[in-house]
Amino acid sequence: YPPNGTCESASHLGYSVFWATYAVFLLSSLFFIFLASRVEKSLRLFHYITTTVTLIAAVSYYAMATHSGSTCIPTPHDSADVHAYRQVFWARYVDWLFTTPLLLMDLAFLAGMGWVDIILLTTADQGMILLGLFAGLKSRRTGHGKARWGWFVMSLVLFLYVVGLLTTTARRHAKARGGRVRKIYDTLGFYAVSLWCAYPIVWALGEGTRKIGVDAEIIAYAVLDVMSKAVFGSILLIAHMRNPETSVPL
Ligand code: RET
Repeated sequence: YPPNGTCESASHLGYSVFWATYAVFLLSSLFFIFLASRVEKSLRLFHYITTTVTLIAAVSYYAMATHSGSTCIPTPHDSADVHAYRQVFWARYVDWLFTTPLLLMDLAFLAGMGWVDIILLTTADQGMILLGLFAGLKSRRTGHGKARWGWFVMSLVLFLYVVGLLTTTARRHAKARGGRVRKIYDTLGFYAVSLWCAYPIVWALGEGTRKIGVDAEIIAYAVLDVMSKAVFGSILLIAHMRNPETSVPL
């Protein structure tokens, strides 16, 4: 492990944000379980998916709050920069590896997409996250330091493919389901895609170029994670409760 003080790490503020976000995900999971208890079992597909997402996020934030799930990666520092390493929270990528396909399944089932397209969508998405993890873990010193941008670009290509499927194929299916489904899909899809676009930007500013500090990165991801999991899930489940025609036969 790097010598004391040489790894640019989260401060007390960052760890408090982890705890607060952990609490938000626990409470939103309880809220979703409550919503599930009010409908019959055959109508709970979106509740199951969405509650799993917030529970996984709670576990990931618990890990990060208790100083697990991170490692220090060498940086290209100079004499003016005491930080020869930067803390990278790989626990996020484990969370995203499981939760982003589930969030996409929420949208795909809502739209009524076919299973082949759903497999393409979720597999491309998991590839995107895995390549992002490789980018984050790549040492920035000694040879091939720039290789992490190769991983970043490959991840970005898969991200564009995912966005492409959501805005063309999935949208066409949602339109075919008609009425309220089309409207709810357009609202939720636009909301999700806008938030997802911010992740590679935060990555580039944080782990990518170190323009923002570790605490700022923690706060940015916490806001994005709450918006794209807890708030997204609440909008979906409440819309679903009010519009029975959005349900999917199990
Ligand atoms: C990375 C870095 C490499 C390039 C790209 C990325 C995209 C990440 C995304 C994450 C979405 C996360 C969500 C979490 C749930 O709350 C891996 C940051 C393209 C889109 C929605």
